[in-house]
Amino acid sequence: MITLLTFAPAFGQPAASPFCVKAMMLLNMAGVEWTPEYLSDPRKMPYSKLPAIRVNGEIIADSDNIRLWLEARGAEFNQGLTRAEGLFSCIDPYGRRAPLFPRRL
Ligand SMILES: N[C@@H](CCC(=O)N[C@@H](CS)C(=O)NCC(=O)O)C(=O)O
Repeated sequence: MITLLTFAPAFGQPAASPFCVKAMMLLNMAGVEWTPEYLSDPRKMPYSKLPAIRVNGEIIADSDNIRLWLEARGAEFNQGLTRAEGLFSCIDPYGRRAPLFPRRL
């Protein structure tokens, strides 16, 4: 089971942070089982930010790293895109496909 470390729902959204919502969208699109764990203080996280996932005790922090982790396990987020579109795609914080700006890793 994947645990998503995230800020709690707020403002009518599933998390106060758009990056946490993005991670939720990635997990849903990947079709994996996950459960949220709500944190209010991210200072113990690797980058002092949320989201992160915890899998078998390992922490993967940053929504882009979560995407890469899911892709390494078979998730395909570029379905329906041409190869060229896929090279320039990412999922924006609202779960939509968006032009790729330089990834922050
Ligand atoms: N590059 C990170 C950005 C994550 C980020 O900026 N998270 C903010 C909330 S939107 C955060 O945790 N800030 C620290 C804080 O609120 O104390 C990602 O894509 O996951």
